[in-house]
Amino acid sequence: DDGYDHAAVERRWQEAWDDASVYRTPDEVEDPTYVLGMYPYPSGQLHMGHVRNYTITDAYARYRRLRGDDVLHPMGWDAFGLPAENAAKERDTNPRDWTFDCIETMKDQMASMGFGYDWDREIATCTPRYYKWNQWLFRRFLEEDLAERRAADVNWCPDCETVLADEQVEGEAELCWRCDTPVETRELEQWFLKITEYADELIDYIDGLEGWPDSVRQMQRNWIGRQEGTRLAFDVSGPDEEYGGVEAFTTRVDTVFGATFFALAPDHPISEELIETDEAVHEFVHHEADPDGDEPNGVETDLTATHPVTGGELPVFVADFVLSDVGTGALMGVPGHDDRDHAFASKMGVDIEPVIAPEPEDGEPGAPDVSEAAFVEDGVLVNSGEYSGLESAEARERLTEDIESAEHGTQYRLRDWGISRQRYWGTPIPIVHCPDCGPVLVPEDELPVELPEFINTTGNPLDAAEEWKRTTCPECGADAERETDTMDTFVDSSWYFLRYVSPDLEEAPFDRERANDWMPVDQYVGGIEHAVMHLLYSRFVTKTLADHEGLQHREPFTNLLAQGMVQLEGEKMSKSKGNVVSPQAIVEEYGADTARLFMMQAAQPERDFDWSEQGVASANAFLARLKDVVEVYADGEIETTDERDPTADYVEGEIEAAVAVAAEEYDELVFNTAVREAQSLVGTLRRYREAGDVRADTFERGLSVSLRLLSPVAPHICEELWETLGHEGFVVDATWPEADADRDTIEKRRRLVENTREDVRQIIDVADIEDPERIDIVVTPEWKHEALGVAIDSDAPNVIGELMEHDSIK
Ligand code: ANZ
Ligand code: ZN
Repeated sequence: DDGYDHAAVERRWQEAWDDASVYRTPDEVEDPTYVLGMYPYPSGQLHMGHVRNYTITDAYARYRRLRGDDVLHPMGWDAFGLPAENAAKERDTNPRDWTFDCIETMKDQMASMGFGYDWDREIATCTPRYYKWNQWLFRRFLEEDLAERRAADVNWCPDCETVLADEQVEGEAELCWRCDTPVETRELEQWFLKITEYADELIDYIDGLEGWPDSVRQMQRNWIGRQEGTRLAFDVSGPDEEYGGVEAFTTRVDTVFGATFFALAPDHPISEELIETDEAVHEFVHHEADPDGDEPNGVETDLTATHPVTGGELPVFVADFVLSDVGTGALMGVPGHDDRDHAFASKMGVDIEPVIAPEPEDGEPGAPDVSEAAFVEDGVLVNSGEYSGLESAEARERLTEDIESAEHGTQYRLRDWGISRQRYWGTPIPIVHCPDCGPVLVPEDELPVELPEFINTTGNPLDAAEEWKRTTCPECGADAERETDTMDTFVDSSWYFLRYVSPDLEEAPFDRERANDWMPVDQYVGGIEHAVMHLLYSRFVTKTLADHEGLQHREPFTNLLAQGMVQLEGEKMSKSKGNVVSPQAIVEEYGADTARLFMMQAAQPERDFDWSEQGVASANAFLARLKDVVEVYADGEIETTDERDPTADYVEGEIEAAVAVAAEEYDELVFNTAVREAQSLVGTLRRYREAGDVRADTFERGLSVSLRLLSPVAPHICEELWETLGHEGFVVDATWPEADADRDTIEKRRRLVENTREDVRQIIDVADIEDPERIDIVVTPEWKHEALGVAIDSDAPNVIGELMEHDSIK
């Protein structure tokens, strides 16, 4: 049974909040707190993941408001992207209409959840007034030499007909993140943003992101993948040609005496020359190389490489396990100490020499047997001339110094960010291709370059937009064509948090002063699937804006919460599994407050949890009880007194404890514990009422505290009951009650109460309170109120009677 008319209550307060504009962001900010949920893709339906995400941010924003902060809590739409284009093609409409229909529906759904956004700051990235600033940003990147155009192999999804970023290619099988089609390689002229120039800062600053989950920090470190090592050159020559010193990168220069071959990537410049002249290399590169295969493959060339220390001659291979975009695209092969090199050398019949020995317990180090497997650890050098006997770490330093061509080198896994997409529904890249001047930037005063009307064709609709494409060169006036690629939508989301601070500004993407007021985002909340791309790009763009646009902050998000999944019977809810619970249905049946309360009490926000009908029903029943306890009191239906007695003291202790504990838990976004505290306070108040007369001040404070503690999570019903209690103004505008004790004191007191409870329970059970002597043992003057409270809780009137008679209480 659904204890109250939630629909009426919720509608009433949503309208009242709206009419009073309670969620408008203050203009003057003293204690700014910026609370942000990752903006959704407007797919048309709010799902449970969204509801959880936005309930977390909403509850936290409301809590910060109660604490007196000036809160910025905006919402917007990540509105460009492929699904809209596909949907438009299927339904013979256009992506714009489809997107705005979806936005309208989802906005209504958000309103029905009672999320308190400042809708005056709404943004949709697909509007020219937003994407104009993506284009502006692109201009700035190019002006600062942080963007460039180059031919590059791209990941191409044949099904989506689009280029994918590395991060959008998933798993060993290299499947498209959207449609699971195996990804192919193509070479295209692409625009890149030079995120690699910030690689060091991006990795170094991770240490300072203490408000981020360790897992996300580690994922970012791994993604950037910094490796310290040595660059050194091997002289390479062939029967008819000298190539001079060819650089290799190694993290293990201590193994250099064990180098028995040299290997080049299939698209290393030397390999590309050999393809023309060497039949075998041609055959290998074009038909055999399989960089994704399990085994390393290669072909021997007629070149030799000179060992930089021993002067020995090494065979040179072209090999597919050498990657062109790692290090220098060439490596020294040390099969004795590297697994891949070992596999390759075994297959190709190349020598395998041990040059590192395990640290000996005592005596001389003995060379390990590397015939079957490489010894990959650090150790002591052997068979290494004057370096024999040195430890690996020291040998690396000495050799980097001594070898003439060697120098310290750093290499990264991170690549520049390719942003070109052959798609319609995105930000047009503001470039004109002139036959004489080449690619020319569209001048700032001609921005935005707006998208033309959608044309339903296969391939990129912008290629088919003949009239739109035709333009003149901004530099020389010649006939020219617009760039038809649009930007990766991760560009849109790499700075949207800045647009919210001044969404209507016409002169710039963001107001510098306002941004410096509000930024960084104090609490960011979203899905773990954004742990790498979105967060890394946002960090990068923030740093560039700090360097070139006067932003005072170099990191965008101080605290990050990656929320867990809402599951059903242990499985992720998904359409394909048919186990989706619709938030709308829950709101209709039980109300938004119930849905919110259930979600927040079910688990800590980072954890996955199972959706449970029972849990929902019990959250609903709790709200009905809350309503009852407030209304019965407000209607004057319970006997009150002004007298202070031990029970009132006990209840007051519980009120203060609830405030202090809930505050600490809300501070840390541990909503389940905060809510539990408030719920148990409501339970105490109900039992207090049932045990006899209540002290009016105590009871009223208890109710008003409970409502404030619960209002971040169940705002509508708390607003209604706040009014019932006779308060002026909204509970969302109320002030958080001050606790009279800190958490330590409270914990101590609670432990005492817990012990007393146990003891009193035993008295009740065992002695059945016939023997007042036993009470002497447990009820010291210090504990008397607790004991009494417990007796009340336990509904043991004879114990209460005995206690009231007891010396220590009288
Ligand atoms: C010699 C060596 C000896 C290496 C040894 C390792 C162990 P990891 O292995 O992840 O630490 N490397 C260099 N350039 C490469 C390229 N373009 N493609 C593929 N591999 C390349 O990465 C560092 C090692 O990767 C480098 O150190 C190099 O092999 C290899 F006992 O050099 B090493
Ligand atoms: Zn021109």
